[in-house]
Amino acid sequence: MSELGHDRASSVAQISRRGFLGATAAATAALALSGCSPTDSENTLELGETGSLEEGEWVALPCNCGVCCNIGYVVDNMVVRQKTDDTGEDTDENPQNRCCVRGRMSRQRYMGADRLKYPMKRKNWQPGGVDFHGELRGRDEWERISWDEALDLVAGEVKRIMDNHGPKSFFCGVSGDGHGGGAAGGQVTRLLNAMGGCVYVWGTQSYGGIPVVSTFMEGDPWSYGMMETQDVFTACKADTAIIFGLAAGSLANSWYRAMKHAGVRFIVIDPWFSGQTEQVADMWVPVRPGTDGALLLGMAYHMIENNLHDQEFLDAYTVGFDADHMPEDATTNENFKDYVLGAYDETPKTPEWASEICGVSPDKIRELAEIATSASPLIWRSTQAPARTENGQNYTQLFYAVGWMTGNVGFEGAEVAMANPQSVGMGSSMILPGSPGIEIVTNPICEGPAEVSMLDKGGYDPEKFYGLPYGGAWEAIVSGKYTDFVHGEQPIDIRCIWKINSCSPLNQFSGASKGIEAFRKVEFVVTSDLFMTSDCEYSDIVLPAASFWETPWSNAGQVMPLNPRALFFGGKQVIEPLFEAKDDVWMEEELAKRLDIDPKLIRNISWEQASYNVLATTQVMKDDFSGMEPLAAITQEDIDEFGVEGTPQEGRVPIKELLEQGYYAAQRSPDDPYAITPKRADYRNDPVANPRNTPSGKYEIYSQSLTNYMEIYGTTPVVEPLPKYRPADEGYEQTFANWETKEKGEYPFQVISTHSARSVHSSFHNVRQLNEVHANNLMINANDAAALGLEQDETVLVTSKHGKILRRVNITPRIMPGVLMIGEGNWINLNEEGIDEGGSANILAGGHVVGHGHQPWNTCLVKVEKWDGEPLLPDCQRPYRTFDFE
Ligand SMILES: Nc1nc2c(c(=O)[nH]1)N[C@H]1C(S)=C(S)[C@@H](COP(=O)(O)OP(=O)(O)OC[C@H]3O[C@@H](n4cnc5c(=O)[nH]c(N)nc54)[C@H](O)[C@@H]3O)O[C@H]1N2
Ligand SMILES: Nc1nc2c(c(=O)[nH]1)N[C@H]1C(S)=C(S)[C@@H](COP(=O)(O)OP(=O)(O)OC[C@H]3O[C@@H](n4cnc5c(=O)[nH]c(N)nc54)[C@H](O)[C@@H]3O)O[C@H]1N2
Ligand SMILES: [Mo]
Repeated sequence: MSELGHDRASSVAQISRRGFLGATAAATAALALSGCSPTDSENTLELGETGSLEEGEWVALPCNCGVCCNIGYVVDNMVVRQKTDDTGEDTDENPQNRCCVRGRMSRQRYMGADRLKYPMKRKNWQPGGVDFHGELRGRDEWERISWDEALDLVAGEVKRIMDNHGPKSFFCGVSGDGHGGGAAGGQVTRLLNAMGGCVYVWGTQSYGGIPVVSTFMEGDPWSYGMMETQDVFTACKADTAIIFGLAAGSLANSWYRAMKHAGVRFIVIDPWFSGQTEQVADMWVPVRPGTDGALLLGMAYHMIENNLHDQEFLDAYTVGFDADHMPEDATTNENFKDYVLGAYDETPKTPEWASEICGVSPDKIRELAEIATSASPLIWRSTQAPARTENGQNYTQLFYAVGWMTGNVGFEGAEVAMANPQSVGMGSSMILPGSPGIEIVTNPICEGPAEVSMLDKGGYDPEKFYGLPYGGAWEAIVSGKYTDFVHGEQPIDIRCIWKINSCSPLNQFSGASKGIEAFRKVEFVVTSDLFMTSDCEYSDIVLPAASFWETPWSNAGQVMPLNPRALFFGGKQVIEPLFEAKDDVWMEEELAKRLDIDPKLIRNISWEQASYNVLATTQVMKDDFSGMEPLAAITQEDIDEFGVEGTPQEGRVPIKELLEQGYYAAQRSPDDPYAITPKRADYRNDPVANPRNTPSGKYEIYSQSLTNYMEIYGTTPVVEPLPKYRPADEGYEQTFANWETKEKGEYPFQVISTHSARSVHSSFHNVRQLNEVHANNLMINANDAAALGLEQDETVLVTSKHGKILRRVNITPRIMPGVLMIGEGNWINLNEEGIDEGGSANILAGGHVVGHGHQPWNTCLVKVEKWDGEPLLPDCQRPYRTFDFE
């Protein structure tokens, strides 16, 4: 029997339906009796049956972010315990690849009693495009239907809508990341593509205003995550790291720990004092959201005034800093130095000027400027969050300009780089993951989906259709119009929203209030998911998806090179699908059969073959660091046993051992011959022989090509060639009715939404243990709370121009005055008054298209009021979304 496939070795326990269903019934009964206290027993199906460590076996669990090691003890088709990397010593050089709190809660998530169990249909929806009662989406009741009924209904609607309205009437708001994990893997609309295509989204979500600005100023769409910019051992050679926005990531932790032990000083510039900041920071500098640009200018002023900046570096490697170094293509004669000094607007960008905007004291701004220009090597880094603001492109311009003024480019321990060290670790060269060999069915009408920026330099083709921008998709669906770059306003007529894949666009795109209108407008919405998420609640047909523990796909689909020295691929299929859950590709195959589409177009090779291909083509660094070699050693007997096609090969580890282990880690030592040459060392060493990919071949502080290119997007205002501070439309300046007298306006608070330790976006939101430990309350500064007369845990109504939410408050000094923080990802839960009791940041955030299509989540203004209605339950006591017919 195949170890890779559904026919797993007999040592893996088979599902015990009876035991399983019994546990569910007990769990449901317990819920009904006790309300909902946050105990494991109510939501974890197998509780009480953890048993001894004799009846089952330890199996490597695929963990979808691919960064750490997750192992489960499987008994009778249940993961009853979890552990993580407990091998070797946990050192700075070779840290154990320990699982984060979310990974460790996977058992509670995947085996929760609130898993979707059966296909369901919304009661008042009827196929045919007439009696669909869209207004009841989010309010209707549900009925259980069979898989045959569900697939017939979906196939019928697809055929009807495709025949009558064509592929441009289907919208698939895939995020492109697939963070939820899952069988859908990289491509998610094979069926629609085989039938003529559908409408995708374009723009950036993770990277905010970074990619296009970076392309033109730096010569690369982004300057890479930390492990790509340099090696952990060279990062430890830095004197100081100045970090704008410190993420709650997990992988970065081991780097930060090594850097702390090496004595690197950390300065964190962030409105919020996060747990991560608490761990690493030597200095915390709170800054108002979206005003980092002003802070940067204040620093630049102090550098110029005191001649602290690296003029030699600027002269040799950049254009646009001063009048003597302007690029040839400049259409204005403005340069950065004179802008800072106030030559063009009679406003010298003094630390005092900056302080009024960004909230950092003038002395602190001067101190930062002095540290940035005296500490060497310096890590000058920003995560994406400060660029996920309305003026995120202006911020990106200023970040590079002032970073380059310090000259920290291209030598060990130095960097001027943007992006989250955790989330961007593109292709570490210790390990090169293999390819599953799955054929993609391209979308014949629409380019994308595009997470980064499909309009990479020169990539824009006016003849092509790119779909709807993330931030403007809902407005386009509601209004029937969208802006198509150089073509201007165009009609669009979406009839079906399609989500048979692992993302949550309604919950996760900005402007969710508009999103609900869009969902309620169309004729048909189909979603597949593991849980009754908000996207499901606003659908007509809901299909229960198998988690990636329940398919052998995990080997093939979840290999992500996010960890620079280890690779995690999961091993064997962990358990059989729970209840009636099916993987997304099976769903599309079954639909294809009903629609006379060749199922081979949906799945060109078996899961087993795809999984085998990944392992067979993965390359790893040789022991002596002299080059790469295949990871898996494969014999003809292995190939015969797995029933796949392949050729025997030599490799480092026998393939069966890899499957048992589920991961492979390379070992490092500070004196090994492998250290990534610092990024841009070639440019530093010989800028003539190794020019940057910009019109001048240098770093462009003044970038005419950036402005020219931005005009294509059709968004306003177009960024200027010179880095300048521009207040955001819903930024700090707009919290005032009168800036001069500092009289506050209707929406006096700024709110940011961060990626919290509690969840991966909306995933894990339903895990009570996580909600209990990291309650996603509204963080409010103690002074602000006192002014509003608020008590700890009190419920407040938060109102923006775009929507209203209820939240309990967490009164804390960890957020700066005037700023509120709420973790992103809460499941929307609108009540009858249209107020979101779920506390979604996207109900507050407006959906509008800015820059190159990024979503300005961290630019949002609100007011806060005491709530005199029913107080909110803590999130960990909220009822599970389960159904009577279960
Ligand atoms: N306010 C605000 N909003 C944000 C952000 C922010 O900073 N602030 N950040 C944004 C960013 S950077 C990103 S990348 C996006 C991410 O947003 P998404 O990529 O949409 O991620 P998730 O919300 O985790 O959605 C994943 C969904 O897939 C489901 N799932 C898991 N496995 C499977 C499977 O096998 N099959 C199926 N069918 N479903 C499965 C999960 O249960 C979950 O509902 O969010 C964005 N939204
Ligand atoms: N636990 C966990 N980790 C994740 C994710 C997750 O959902 N959960 N998502 C992953 C994904 S897809 C992505 S894109 C990345 C996102 O990673 P980041 O882009 O780093 O995003 P955040 O964690 O939202 O924000 C990082 C910090 O920036 C701060 N910040 C917000 N606005 C501003 C501002 O205007 N100026 C300054 N200086 N700071 C600001 C926040 O307070 C926060 O402390 O995280 C990845 N890692
Ligand atoms: Mo992201």
